[in-house]
Amino acid sequence: MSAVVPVAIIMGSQSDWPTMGKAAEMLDKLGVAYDARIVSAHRTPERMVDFAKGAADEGFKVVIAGAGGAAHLPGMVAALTHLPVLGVPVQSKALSGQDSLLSIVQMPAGIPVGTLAIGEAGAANAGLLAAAILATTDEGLAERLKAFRAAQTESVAIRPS
Ligand code: RP5
Repeated sequence: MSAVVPVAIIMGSQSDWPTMGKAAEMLDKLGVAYDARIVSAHRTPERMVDFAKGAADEGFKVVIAGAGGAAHLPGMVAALTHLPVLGVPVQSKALSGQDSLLSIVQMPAGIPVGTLAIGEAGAANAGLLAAAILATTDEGLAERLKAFRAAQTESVAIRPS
């Protein structure tokens, strides 16, 4: 039997990986398994449809989808699966990710995409949010998440040095 991989991290391009890797790093820290794949709404549309339609059967519980520019990927995937989809607007060259943000966040009612901040902060928070969703049914993960938060609090100095 293969190990359970609860999180899929998908992205529109290899060029998104430096950003989306921050989601992966966060999941690594929290001991959450993931599978990272390149799935482009524009360049590999059939791969996208196959992924989204099969994601629940593959055993994924949460999908993190990052894309930049005219960023259709998170919304299209959300339209094809009932799994929660967390959208990460990748910072684009032309418009600094404002295009990515608006095209991911402005979903019409009926198909939600939980949209995070532009860029690396959004990707890291997508990892944390995916972990928080999974932690609702995983006590061990909830404890690791609480420990991460406590360590983060502890690391903040009272005064600047
Ligand atoms: C989008 O186009 C990708 O998500 C990426 O952010 C952007 C640019 O892709 P590349 O031209 O770098 O492959 O589909």
